[in-house]
Amino acid sequence: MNMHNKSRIAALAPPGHDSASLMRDFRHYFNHTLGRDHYQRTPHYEFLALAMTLRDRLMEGINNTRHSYEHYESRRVCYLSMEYLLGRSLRNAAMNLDLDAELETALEQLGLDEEELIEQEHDAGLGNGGLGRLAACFLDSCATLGLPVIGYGIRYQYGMFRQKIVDGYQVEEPDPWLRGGHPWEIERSEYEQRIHFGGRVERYLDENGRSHARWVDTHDVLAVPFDIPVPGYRNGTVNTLRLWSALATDELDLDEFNAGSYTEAVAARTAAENITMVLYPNDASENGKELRLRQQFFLASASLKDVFRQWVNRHGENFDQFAEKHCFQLNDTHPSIAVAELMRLLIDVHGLEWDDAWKITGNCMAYTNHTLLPEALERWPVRLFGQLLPRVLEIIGEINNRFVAEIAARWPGDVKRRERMAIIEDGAEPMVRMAHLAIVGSYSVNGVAELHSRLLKEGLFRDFHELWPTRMNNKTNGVTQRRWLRACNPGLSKLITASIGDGWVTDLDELGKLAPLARDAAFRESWHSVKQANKHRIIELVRQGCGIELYADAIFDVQVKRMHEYKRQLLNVLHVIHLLQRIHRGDTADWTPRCVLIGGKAAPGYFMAKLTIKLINSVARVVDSDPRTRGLLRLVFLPNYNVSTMETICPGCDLSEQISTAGKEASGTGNMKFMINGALTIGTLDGANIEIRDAVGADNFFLCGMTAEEVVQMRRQYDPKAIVAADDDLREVMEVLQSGQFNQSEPGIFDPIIDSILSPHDAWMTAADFASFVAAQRRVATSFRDRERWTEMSILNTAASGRFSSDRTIREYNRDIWRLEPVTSGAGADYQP
Ligand code: 26W
Repeated sequence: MNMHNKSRIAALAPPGHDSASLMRDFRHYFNHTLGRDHYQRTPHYEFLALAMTLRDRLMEGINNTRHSYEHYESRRVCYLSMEYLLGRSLRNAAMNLDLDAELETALEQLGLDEEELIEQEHDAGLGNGGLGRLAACFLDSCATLGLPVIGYGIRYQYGMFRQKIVDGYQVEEPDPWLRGGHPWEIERSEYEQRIHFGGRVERYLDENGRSHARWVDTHDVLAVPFDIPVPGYRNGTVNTLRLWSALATDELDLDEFNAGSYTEAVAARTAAENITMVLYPNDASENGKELRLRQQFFLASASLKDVFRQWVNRHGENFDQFAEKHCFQLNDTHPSIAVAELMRLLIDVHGLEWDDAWKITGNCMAYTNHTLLPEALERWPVRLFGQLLPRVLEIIGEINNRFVAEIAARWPGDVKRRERMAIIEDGAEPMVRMAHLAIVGSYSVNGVAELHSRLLKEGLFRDFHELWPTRMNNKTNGVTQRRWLRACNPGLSKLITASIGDGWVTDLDELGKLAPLARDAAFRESWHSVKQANKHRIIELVRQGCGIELYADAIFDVQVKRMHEYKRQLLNVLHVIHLLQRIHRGDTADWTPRCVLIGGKAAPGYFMAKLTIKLINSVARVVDSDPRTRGLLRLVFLPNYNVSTMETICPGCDLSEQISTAGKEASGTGNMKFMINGALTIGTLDGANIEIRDAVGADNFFLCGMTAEEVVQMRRQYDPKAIVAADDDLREVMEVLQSGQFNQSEPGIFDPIIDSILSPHDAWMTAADFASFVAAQRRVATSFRDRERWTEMSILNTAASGRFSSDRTIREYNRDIWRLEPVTSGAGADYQP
């Protein structure tokens, strides 16, 4: 390290953690930095001043933590992800810094309402759904475990779109989340990197006569990092999330389109800066846009160059220890171009031989797969790749040649296998298969739930599993209980802590101690009243968001997640229509009042998902305007479902809907958030549902639907029309749908949905699971009427949820893949700067 130029700027005393210091800093930021005065109430600026006050405390930690990692020369993990769904940070920062009590005092004395300020913060929605939120939970767990993990991502100017509902249809609006200022980030221009695109490859001989490649005539874009602090829970560690923003270089392209035109050349800078303009709102279906490939390379190249900058600073051009000191965890294939870019940097820029570079690459890349859906597997046209990244494509070509030769040697004459496994898929339009690149270039490949990992080994990645039987492994997902219980459900947190202590906050298995209390009537009563209070928060949310009145005594039956056919929101609506039928025919003896809440965003180009939103809204309107349903049934579509709404929804949920077609949902993580908060699950044997059911016991879980094996079996001769004909309930439901009762002013709009249910090619097999789902819902309704038994089951669910902490998941990643030493930072650390 460059220590000789020690700056003469003295270190300040660390900022105080008492309420007086907090108040002083708050006033300073509000009045001096932000220039606001106390004559007008400006909650937005009050929020900013508070965030800046906390940021100072985070900066202290981020620097201490970085110094500790450098001092110990720690091995470290770079988590590469195109998505981080962080949500809000204020409450989390205050909690993890152990400032919540002092802050409460300070805000009270300042006459400020904490909840109101918290509401001012815009969600950081830099992700689509499960994969992005998982990345955010992982960062929290890594910091809490003191692991040297840095997150790398993209600083999109526009995050996930805002969803409006107009006439029952989804309408997308941009999400300019940075407007009004983003107080948690620090720009670090000193670490900017140059990223190459386009150009061509040139060969040259060095002084020893060795041939090398040079990528020339490139169009460069600058990558500027912005650091977001990631505090661990009260342990002094503050890790870094480094997000890259695109910036045009100062060289103007005067020769090409803009010859002689200075102003147009300046205006053309926007093309470069567009790279990080917007998050692609697709989950689960790749649309092959060039800009997306640019984003992926931009992330991979900038992050690797950032790592090389630090490495060369310390070790010069010696890469012997590089793989020992680094692991790059690829969050799905989106950043997997890093495999080829790492090779390029080692060979072209740092002069290593192919074999040495390949050994390093294969020893530091690790890949996580998040989906089995074939339409979500990324493939890029070789042609596009060649235009955009000619040198990177050459390297992929060489990796492919060597890999195919290895297959040919191992299975001589097995041409089919060679074709199946190749990284470059032949055909009229040859394609780069990113998953194959990721597998071939990594020492670990993992799925995200036991079933999912097994299906990967037996199906999608079977050939690779045969070739490298130890490479594939499972890491069942988890969620952070700090955000998903402690912060979002203060009522339940207090009750739990009062009963078993607060060890669960960093060791979720401690919740097991609640199990005996499930038999304690007084405890059940307290548990029930917390749930009721949380349901009132949902009632308020729904009142404000959709103007519908829910019933606190009804069962809150919730399905919130991305809109997708495989997740089968449709099956849920069919059940609601069935309940409506029962009400109409007077079949309401022993009725359990039910409020069904559905929320989620559809990819803007996903017709069926958007039509399902329309159907939910149409059925909701019919239910709401029918006086016979009063007090018995409500259906609402919650607009703009995001991290912050989940923080209000999961504490008040009674029944968690996890009803994907078996074999399709890799894991699910919403299922875990609901379980931790004491909801019961109605679900298929899919993803992590299986492990949830194993943990809580079959008696405390409502199982429905076919198994993954049965789905495969039935697909061979699937006959939904016969199923409908044989099932009175389903037939009636289909008849009302066909009657146009829900779309009287828009005849025929739901025909595509009706057709899909009745099609023998319906991949999601909604009709096949209808009867089983309705039967399971009957058992739910009956159980809910026995309040004591239901509450007992609710407690047992929370008690059994310990395994679904992302702390457990990260410990497993660390044990099997990362092998990092935890580092203590800040107060109590051995090392003091
Ligand atoms: C290329 C377009 C695209 C974008 C995102 C394809 C696929 C994705 C993600 C893989 C979708 C996703 O979020 N998958 C979810 O990952 C969660 C975390 O592992 C799992 O819990 C969910 O089951 C899985 O659907």
